[in-house]
Amino acid sequence: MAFELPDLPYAHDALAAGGMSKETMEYHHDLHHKAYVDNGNKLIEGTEWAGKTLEQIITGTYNASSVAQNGIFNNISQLWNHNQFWQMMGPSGRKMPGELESRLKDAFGSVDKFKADFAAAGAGQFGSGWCWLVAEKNGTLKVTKTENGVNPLCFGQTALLGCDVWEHSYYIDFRNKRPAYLSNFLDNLVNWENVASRLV
Ligand code: MN3
Repeated sequence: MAFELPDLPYAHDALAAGGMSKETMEYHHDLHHKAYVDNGNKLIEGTEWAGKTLEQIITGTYNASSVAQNGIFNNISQLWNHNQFWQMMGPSGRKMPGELESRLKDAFGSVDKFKADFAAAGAGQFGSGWCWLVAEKNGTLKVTKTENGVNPLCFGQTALLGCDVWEHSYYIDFRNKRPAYLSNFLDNLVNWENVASRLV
């Protein structure tokens, strides 16, 4: 069974008031995300990875030594990353559930400190990649950054929140201002209920 491009969990213009335009969604979901789906399907066809889950393919091809396996990893991990990314956002005005708020305070001292660390990780990722709030297996919360399509699954972590810092994610709305995109993401776009539902 080939992988499919999931529909957005909201309309293409649902995040516009929060600072992510319909045009960005049309490029990012309909073209970029679709390309990862199409290329990923093409690359796994006839290989040992056909019929495996996204998670199995990602952990099985991370840091592989062959160019072919690296191509599979890049596309399949980006497919998974974007599946998560759309769910992690929602129309403005989402309140942070109390359980998540207290976990963030325990781990970072305050919600503002968490946001500052997360934004600094995204701004400090040189070139394309992602910044993340992850939970380690023992439940410890951490902020990380990864290059290109690498994601928390590669390190046995649970992805609670991820922000795409590839230029295609922000150039239409924020041009070269990645820090402004990140602070807007945290203040106006994150679906904190979705983040809380991922807590382990
Ligand atoms: Mn992207």
